[in-house]
Amino acid sequence: MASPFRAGVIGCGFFAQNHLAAWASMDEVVLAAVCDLDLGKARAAKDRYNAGAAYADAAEMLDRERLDFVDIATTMESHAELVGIAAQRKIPTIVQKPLAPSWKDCVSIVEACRAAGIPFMVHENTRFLNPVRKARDVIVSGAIGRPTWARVSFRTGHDIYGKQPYLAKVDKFVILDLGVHMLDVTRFLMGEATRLYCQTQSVKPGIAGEDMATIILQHEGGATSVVECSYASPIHPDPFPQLTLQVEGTAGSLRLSPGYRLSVFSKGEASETDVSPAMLPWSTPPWHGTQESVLRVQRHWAQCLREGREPETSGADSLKTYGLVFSAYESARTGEARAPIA
Ligand code: NAD
Ligand code: 89Y
Repeated sequence: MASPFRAGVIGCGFFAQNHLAAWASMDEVVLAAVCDLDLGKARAAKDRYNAGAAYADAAEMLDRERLDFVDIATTMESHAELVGIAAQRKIPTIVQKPLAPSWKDCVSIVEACRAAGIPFMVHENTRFLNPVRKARDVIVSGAIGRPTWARVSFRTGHDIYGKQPYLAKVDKFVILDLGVHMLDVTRFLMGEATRLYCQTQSVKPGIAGEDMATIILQHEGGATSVVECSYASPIHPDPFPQLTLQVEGTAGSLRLSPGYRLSVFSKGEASETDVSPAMLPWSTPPWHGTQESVLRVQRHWAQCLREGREPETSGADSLKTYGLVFSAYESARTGEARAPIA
């Protein structure tokens, strides 16, 4: 077996625990070092995941450690600076979503990595969810014919602000935080979009940004998708954190329902499969689906790095998703349909 990659993780907060647990479980990766501005969090992560060293300064970690890649698991405001520090040192980089708070920053991050010639990927885990992969397999198999219409939906009243208090304070919230996953999944299942229209709503009191968004997309080839994101939906039973899907095609349809049931109607026959995510040793329901997808996206990154392949959500690919994100905000602001920013 080839020697394992030496990884450094920047950011040891709430969600990084899933990255760290997944890296620590992988034979092909060694957690060489971890870093957080809060050295207490970095030290706790070092001890918990058996990492080699703990730092409070990212540049110092990258200068002192011999790393094969760095994983940036901080919130988006720090990404441009941290990716810049890695790119200057030509260290391959995977960075958590959302990539950056503006289109300009997204482009400059991707450009910095391209100019440095380093492999780069956005940690966009939702397309790696077991049910999403299974839905895509059905589409690719041709079982439902040519896709003509889709609904990609994530609606919940779950108190997301308890674990992620920063989400209540950002002026662009649900499209950039959750819509980014939904729009990426929509591209993954339905192909590229040529036009969109978006309406946002701010429903829950005390939340700075929009907490509901409804986006209609027109795709190359004429299909239509409806993307729905909401953290202000008091529904029962609440399937958080599960997305639901409906895709119709010229020869059938599929539906992913709460409870991880994937039903397929094809050539006059109906079938239903359980596409539940696996429970991992570190799974903490209701996050287990997300946690499994984190392991899958990290395996994908390591495999692409090993094989010198472009990852699915490379910089160039991710700009297509973020082009939709920022044009959705423009559409909501102006009340007009928009082409994706490119
Ligand atoms: P958090 O606030 O709990 O943790 C962020 C950590 O980064 C903090 O400990 C902070 O000290 C550290 N940090 C910030 N700047 C730094 C720097 N320059 N150098 C070193 N450390 C630095 O945030 P979180 O809840 O873990 O969220 C992180 C990201 O994960 C968010 O952008 C969020 O959108 C994303 N997230 C993704 C998913 C998913 O399914 N993909 C789910 C939840 C959260
Ligand atoms: O940050 C978000 C994500 O990526 O998945 C769900 C979430 O935690 C809140 O929208």
